[in-house]
Amino acid sequence: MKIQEFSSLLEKVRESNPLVHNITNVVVTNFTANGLLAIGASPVMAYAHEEAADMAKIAGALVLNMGTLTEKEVKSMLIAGKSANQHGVPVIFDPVGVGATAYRTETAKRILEELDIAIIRGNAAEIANAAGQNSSIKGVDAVEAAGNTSELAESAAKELGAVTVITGKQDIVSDGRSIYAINNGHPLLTKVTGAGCLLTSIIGAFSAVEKDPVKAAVTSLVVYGSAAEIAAEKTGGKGPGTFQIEFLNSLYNLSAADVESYGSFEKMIG
Ligand code: ATP
Ligand code: TZP
Ligand code: MG
Ligand code: MG
Repeated sequence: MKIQEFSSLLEKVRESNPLVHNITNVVVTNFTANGLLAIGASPVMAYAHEEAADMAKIAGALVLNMGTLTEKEVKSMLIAGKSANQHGVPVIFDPVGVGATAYRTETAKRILEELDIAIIRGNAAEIANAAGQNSSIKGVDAVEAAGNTSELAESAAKELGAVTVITGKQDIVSDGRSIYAINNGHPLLTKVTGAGCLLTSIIGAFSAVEKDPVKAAVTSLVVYGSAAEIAAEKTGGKGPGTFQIEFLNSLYNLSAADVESYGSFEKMIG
């Protein structure tokens, strides 16, 4: 994987404007739609049981996010997910807060068992809980940096049969064989609600234009983290409100030269 491939995939998203079908949470819906528009994708949120299958089959990717679960929404996710699986549309899963309550843990398990998930993305505690390893979590936020995240990503990918993305100060991607580490990002991302959720949807946008899920995920993390670093420079100490706006501007304006000069990743194994 070369950094130049990331900028050409970004160009591909902007040229092809892929439809990304999101079934997401009520906290982040608007931010997710604006972030997907800024990167060059076409967002749609469609939850009704009557249309979830039809929307998923025409999308470039389906993103399922458990942030504010209800039984009705879980049913929408399963209907949309089965349709996506039948039509070869990649399904990306954000198990928000899994491990915080029994309901979240049971629902994540159900989604992982009933659907073929291409990529799962969460903080270290969420990925550990999704993979059946207990890890403490405070609501939807990771409480502390977990131990060895590259080992966790590798074992979770094997256990879940999905490319696994663990985010935090350093991001890790593994398919159970290879492991990549991505060093882009900025701590201000943790002060904007939905920064993780939007990232999962942007992984959806890249998955719509790149069949290799590892490459789609690594590209998303480099692009997203580089945009955050540029936005933080423009924020100039003002704080999360200004950063949130600058971050959308950065996703929109990010150039190939920016990706090539800010992008920082390494292949650890594989
Ligand atoms: P959490 O629920 O723990 O807040 P999340 O779902 O919001 O997690 P994050 O792990 O915060 O997701 O990841 C979202 C983005 O923020 C990723 O691009 C990640 O690299 C970046 N990020 C998170 N923490 C840091 C940090 N301390 N320094 C730099 N970038 C970070
Ligand atoms: N509560 C339920 S979902 C949600 C909150 C605060 C948003 C979580 O967003 P992220 O991207 O995990 O920070
Ligand atoms: Mg967060
Ligand atoms: Mg999250």
